[in-house]
Order: sequence, then C-alpha cells, then structure tokens
Amino acid sequence: MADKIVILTGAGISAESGLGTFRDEGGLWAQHRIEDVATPQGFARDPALAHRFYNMRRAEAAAAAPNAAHDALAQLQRDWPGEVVIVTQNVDGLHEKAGARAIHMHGTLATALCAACAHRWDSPSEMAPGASCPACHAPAARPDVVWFGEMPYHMDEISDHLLDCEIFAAIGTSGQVYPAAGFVQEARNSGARTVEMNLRDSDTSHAFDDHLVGPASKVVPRWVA
Ligand code: BV8
Repeated sequence: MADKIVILTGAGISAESGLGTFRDEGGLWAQHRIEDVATPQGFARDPALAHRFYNMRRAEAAAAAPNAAHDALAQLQRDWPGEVVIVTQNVDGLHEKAGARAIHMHGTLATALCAACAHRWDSPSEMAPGASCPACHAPAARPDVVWFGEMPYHMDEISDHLLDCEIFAAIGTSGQVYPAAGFVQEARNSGARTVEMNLRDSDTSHAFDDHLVGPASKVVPRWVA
C-alpha cells in the first residue's frame, strides 16, 4: 500500500506567484494591523477597512498564477499511487488553479459567508459593509476566511488525516499560527516522517526530520520528482 502524504502549505508557496506573505520583510502584517483586519472584533469595529484589505487580496489572488510548486503538488496528487492530502492555510485559490484539490482550513477569498445564517456563495470581486445575504437577506455578508480567535474549518477531517499519514510535509509556513503549527507534532506522534520546505528556519523547524532549504518553486518540484 503506497504511503499517504499530508502536505501543509502556507503563504510562502504563493510568494513566487507575486502574493505577499504575512511575516516576511514588508509583509501583510507590516502594512495592516491584524487586530483591525483579521479578527471578528476588527471587522465589527470597521468593516469597510477589513473589506478593503480582503478586496485588495481578492483582486491580487484573481490576477495571480500558480507557480512550479503548486503545479508539482497537483502532479503529485495525480501520479502518486497513495492518497495525497493538501491542507492549506492560504485563501488565494492557487492550488485549485493548478488543478489540485486542497482543504482550506482558513477559508477562501472565492466565497462570501453570511454571519447570520452561515449561507455561502461565490464572493463578488468587491465586498462592501452591509452587503446582504442572498439567502436570508440579513446585512451580514463577510469574507469567508477564518480570523484570529475563530475555529479553523475541517479540523476533524484534518486530524484524521494526520493520524494515518506516513509522510508529512510543510511548505512555506512560518509555523507561528496555531493549530496549523501543531500539525507536525500530531504527524510525528502517528509515526510519520516529516519534511519542511522553506527559505529559512521556521518556528517549528526543530520538529521536522528533514529540511529542504530554498524557494518553493525550485525545492518542491525536486521533492516531487
Ligand atoms: C483558533 C486569515 C481557537 C485569512 C489567518 C494554540 C492553539 C490554538 C490557538 C492558538 C494557540 N496559540 C495562539 C492561538 C491563537 C491564534 C494564533 O495562533 N496566534 C498566533 C499568532 C500566536 N490562532 C487562532 O486564533 C486560530 N483560531 O485557534 O481558534 C478556537 C477554539 C474553539 C472555538 C473557537 C476558536 C485561527 C488562526 C487563523 C487566523 N487567520 N488569516 C487570511 O487573511 O489569509 S492567519 C494567517 O497566518 C494566514 O492565514 C496565514 O496563512 C497564516 C500562517 O502564516 P504563514 O502562511 O505561515 O505565512 P507567514 O508570512 O507567517 O510565513 C511565510 C513563510 O514562507 C515564512 O516561513 C517564509 O520563510 C516562507 N517563504 C517566503 N517565501 C518563500 C518561502 N518559502 C518557500 N519559498 C518561498 N519563495
């Protein structure tokens, strides 16, 4: 039986597609306060500011193309004889653009969410405060992304995958945001071999068996080959 592979991706896999990361030099969190744009409290306080932040990121993601790292993971999902599960913290949709399937634990810019009835629909390119839900008509539309203090999506499914994988890879993530940063330890506890692919050490590098250092567009295709 071929090994089951679980791959966690973060903003670094999309950096070479031109999308900003969060914590690198000049990253998104250097330009915007997390408290203002990526928390429920910030959204309640100033929804126009939060919508501007996500409208900008939605436009950039729509214009971005997958890079060789996304393509290599899509090819791995097609060619590997065992199961390949991609869990992404990214909301940019580039895994799908490359033809891969991914579990979006932090949501996605492509859908809007009704905070009143939890209805989801294809997000307009620009969202504005007070936009109403097409299902319940409450003025409660918000970006369908998981903010700090909110429970990431699909956690039970992800935990099940981590319990029975033989290989766990983390690509382009700083290992600073939980619960994603804790996945490597869950995989190790299940006996998986773990590999980190990043430009530099992350906060969880100590927990990985192997390290492939370099840009994702170079390192990931080599790992997949
Ligand atoms: C929750 C929104 C609980 C969407 C984001 C312990 C356990 C559980 C929770 C916590 C905990 N300790 C603290 C918490 C709370 C908090 C947290 O983790 N805080 C941190 C800051 C300490 N976690 C939460 O609030 C989470 N929720 O736990 O809820 C709960 C329980 C019950 C009921 C209700 C709630 C929610 C976390 C999700 C927050 N949402 N974003 C969006 O705007 O995109 S987080 C944000 O950070 C993004 O989603 C992003 O994906 C994520 C992680 O960042 P990275 O992807 O790693 O990006 P980063 O810039 O940091 O790093 C880039 C990396 O790439 C670097 O390492 C760099 O070297 C590398 N790189 C760069 N270029 C390249 C490259 N690598 C390769 N090639 C390149 N070219």
